[in-house]
Amino acid sequence: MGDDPTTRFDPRDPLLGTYRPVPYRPHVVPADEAEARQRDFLTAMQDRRSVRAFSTEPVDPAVIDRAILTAGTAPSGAHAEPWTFVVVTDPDVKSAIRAAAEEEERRSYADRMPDDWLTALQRLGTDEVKTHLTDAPVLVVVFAQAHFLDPDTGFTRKHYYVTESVGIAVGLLLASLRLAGLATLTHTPSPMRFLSEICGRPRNERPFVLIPVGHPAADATVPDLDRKPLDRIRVHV
Ligand code: IYR
Repeated sequence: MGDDPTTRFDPRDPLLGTYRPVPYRPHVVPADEAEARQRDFLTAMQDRRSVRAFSTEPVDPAVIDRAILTAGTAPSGAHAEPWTFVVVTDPDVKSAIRAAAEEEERRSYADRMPDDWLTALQRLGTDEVKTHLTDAPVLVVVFAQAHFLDPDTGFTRKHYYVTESVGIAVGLLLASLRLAGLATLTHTPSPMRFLSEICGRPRNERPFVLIPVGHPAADATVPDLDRKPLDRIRVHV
């Protein structure tokens, strides 16, 4: 360390490297296909709803893996890719997650959530019973890496824009799963530290969101909600 710039950088740092530009050659979208592709994607996304009633029908593990690969294409601060996706299918682990989540949620609904929060949730029909955590065939538990930690050397370095990066990745994950015809729920039991222990994650990772994935139950219902129209979410300057 000190004034010599060659010693300012730690060789153990995974983000250490020099700028090495390579040509950018994405697939070209013909202009006459662009609109149809966008409309198809919009239609698929308009069908995405937060689902709380799942069928126990299994899902193809390859579908989950492709969705995670897609999530991993998200932009991230300093390209640190600060995410881990834990795929839970073991019924005992799902039961443990459900028991711990319901324990926290029972206390939240009874004592911890202020009235204005409970008011905001009324039209969603939620409560502390979380059957989706054992019915859904897969739970994807997303962890955000607040910093890099090398378990062998103990070397750590900060990650940047972690919440933004992981949030974008989760959006891509949900979109990919919906394109595959699956339903999801972005569930954030609060507090959700218990997920670190159950999933055996290291201390540089914090639970970000718990996502049951599967087919909706045949009799699944969703709240009757609208989405804001374009002229309420877009402003021209
Ligand atoms: N975590 C609780 C409460 C909850 C909070 C929000 I913000 C929601 O959009 C939905 C539910 C639960 O999962 O029931």
